[in-house]
Amino acid sequence: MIPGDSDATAQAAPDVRRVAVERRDAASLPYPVFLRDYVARNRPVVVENALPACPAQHRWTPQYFRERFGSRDVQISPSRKMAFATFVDAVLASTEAAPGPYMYRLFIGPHLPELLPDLEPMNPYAFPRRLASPLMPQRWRRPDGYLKLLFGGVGGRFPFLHYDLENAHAAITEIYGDKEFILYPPEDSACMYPKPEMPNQSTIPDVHRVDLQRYPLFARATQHHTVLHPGDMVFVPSRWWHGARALSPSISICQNQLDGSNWGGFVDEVCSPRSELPTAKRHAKRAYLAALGGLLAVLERWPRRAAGRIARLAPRSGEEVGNSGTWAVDGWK
Ligand SMILES: O=C(O)CCC(=O)C(=O)O
Repeated sequence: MIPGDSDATAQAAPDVRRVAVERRDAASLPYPVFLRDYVARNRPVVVENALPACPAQHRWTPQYFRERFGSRDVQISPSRKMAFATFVDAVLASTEAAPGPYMYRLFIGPHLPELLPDLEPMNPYAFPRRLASPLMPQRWRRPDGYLKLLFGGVGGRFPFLHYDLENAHAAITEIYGDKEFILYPPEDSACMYPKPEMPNQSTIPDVHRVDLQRYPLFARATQHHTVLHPGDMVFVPSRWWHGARALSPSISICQNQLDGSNWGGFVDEVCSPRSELPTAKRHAKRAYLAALGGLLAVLERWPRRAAGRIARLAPRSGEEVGNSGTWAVDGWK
């Protein structure tokens, strides 16, 4: 058993190098300290009791989704849609031996906006920061942080080990049930056998049963492990590989975050030669985003007294802008 990780499911296979993700209680983790000790240092953490009292805590069960949205066709994965009732039945029938589907592609703002009031007030640690700035170009302006629903039954799992695109941080907040969550640090990237065409995705088919003959470097990686319970949020820093597996019917939400800590990597990625833009346009875009990053950094440090408008241009916390989860999200799917 790992120190600090009390779940029976935390037994690692003998050949897995494993450490427990640090846990902090929201009551003793002020938001500025979270930003300083974890976000700025690109270190994962589980914040316990991160979710403030909101209707989702009491309402969100598999039955709630079945009754409220049963006949609605919903996106489960990029290539798979089904009626919500059929999906919920498959989640409830899911077992370790025969895992059911795992929903990881349903963006709440554009597709199930009726759910947004259930999430108010939002988890303050998941605030998307620069993604909520009105100065962000339209393409990346996501005041809700690409708020997404994650839903699966026993044994259901996110289908591949990956890190998030555009150098984003992520915050995954468990609302119902329990889920095992694993991370690997960026320095273990070679041990993840990235896909050549999609270097943020691992080619390892099942990270819970790795064939070490075929993927020998994987044995050198250090797994950071935790089990999420209702109210827990795991902060996944940029470029950290991660995956999840439901231990019971599990419902959570995911949001991305961008700020000064991961801006440089964001600019590098969206302006990389892989982006297919002509060279001159790529350089112009890089210069624009670098200047925007500098401007946002100044505005974020601006004294907050009597600076309501400036605070909204470069919001540092949800308090400065209201509930970002309920803001309109135009023109994206
Ligand atoms: O299922 C999970 O909790 C992982 C979600 C995730 O990593 C993602 O949506 O990018």
